[in-house]
Amino acid sequence: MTRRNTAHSSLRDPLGTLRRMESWAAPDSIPALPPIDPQAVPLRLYDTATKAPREVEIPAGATATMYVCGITPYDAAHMGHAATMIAFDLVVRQWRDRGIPVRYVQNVTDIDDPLLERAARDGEDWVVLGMRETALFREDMHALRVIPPDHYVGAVESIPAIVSLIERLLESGAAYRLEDGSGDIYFDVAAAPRFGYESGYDRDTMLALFAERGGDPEREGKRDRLDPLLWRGARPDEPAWPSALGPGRPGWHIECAAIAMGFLGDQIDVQGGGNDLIFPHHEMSAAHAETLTHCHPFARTYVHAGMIGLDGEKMSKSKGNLVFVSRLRGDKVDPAAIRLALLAGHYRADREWTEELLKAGQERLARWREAVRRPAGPSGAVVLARLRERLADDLDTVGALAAVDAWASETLAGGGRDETAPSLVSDAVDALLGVPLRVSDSA
Ligand code: 5CA
Ligand code: ZN
Repeated sequence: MTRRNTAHSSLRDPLGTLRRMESWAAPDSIPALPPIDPQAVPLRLYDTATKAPREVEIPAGATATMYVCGITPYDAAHMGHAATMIAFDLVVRQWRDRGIPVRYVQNVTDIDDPLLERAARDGEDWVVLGMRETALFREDMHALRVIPPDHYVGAVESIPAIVSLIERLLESGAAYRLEDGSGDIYFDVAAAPRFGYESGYDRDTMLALFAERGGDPEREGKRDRLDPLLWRGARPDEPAWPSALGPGRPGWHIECAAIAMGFLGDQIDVQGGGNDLIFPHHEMSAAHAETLTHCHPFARTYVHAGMIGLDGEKMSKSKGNLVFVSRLRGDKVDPAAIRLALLAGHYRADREWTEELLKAGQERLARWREAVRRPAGPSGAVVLARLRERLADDLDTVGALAAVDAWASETLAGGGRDETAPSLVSDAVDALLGVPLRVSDSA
């Protein structure tokens, strides 16, 4: 199929002059590496929709486009958020290494039920809560050297864009109003001919996950129990915005469809997030977008990061079993060690956060830093080639870390005569893994 990745000019800045959410500060510098032969190491990422690794092909001169589902800011960022953001940061770094221009968009769900529930529980203003946690998230991302998205976009500022998509869905018959006077508008999943292709789940699994993850299968008056909310009519004691649809607030999936389409166009290269978003979130976002554009697939590659757990349970704000990035920073843990701890597992694997994992990350960081201070070591070019090859293979950080480990061990044992190796390895680890090694004695 032909490539469609140009945003409609009218949608390129769908938010017009509205106040814009700010992204975070970029890492101070990202070293340039010797040129790569992109044909020799094509980037492959596992695609959830086709259940296979897929070559992420960006034609010469085109811009790679990626949308990653960001936080709902009602609590601080935990190791799971960090792991997911770092995984997609590696994708950005893969494209940068190939000299491919990148247009990366991430959202902030700054209005949704969990935010209102937490604010009510704590007797706090939901706007202030969202602003504070978003600010903390930005600091965490900067500390972790995550390259910022080009557009960091809030749901609230996107309401006009969301409303206009819902109007179009209503006009086409793909959306409908409940007749109970609530003002609620739903999407008709039957209007999306390929509904289900992204997750590949059967109906029972869909119904179970829909109920678990913010859906309302039991709501009376819907055409299909799986139909998701597009617009929630105003309720007493809930924030609402005036709109052509009536006063209310946006549903979750249409938020991400509107922001992704608005900034990236009808079709994107990578749709990313944790694997808790495979269904319903990314299925519904794709269904909304494809119903509007008739362009399939909405994302050429659907990439999902594994869940980080603690004590055998998914780390989640609602369960309260959290290790916060900010707390570790407060304890003076080097963010580079956090990064290495998370990169020690494959991004797609559900895995546990443990004290030992962090300790191993700290030890590895110290070893690597010591090795790059040596005057020479085994060939740096070999390490760079191996890093590129491993990362291009669905971000195999386990293999990438092993390559640097082997180089560091040999270097520390006095092996190798390549005097350019310490700086080349240091640059490669910084540019490709986001781990700075040449620091004036770190904490
Ligand atoms: N705002 C929505 C996405 S539009 C949301 O899911 N927010 S979140 O705060 O719950 O999660 C933010 C990002 O971190 C999402 O990509 C989510 O899939 C991912 N995430 C959440 N919990 C974990 C976890 N335990 N491990 C790994 N990633 C996680
Ligand atoms: Zn999302």
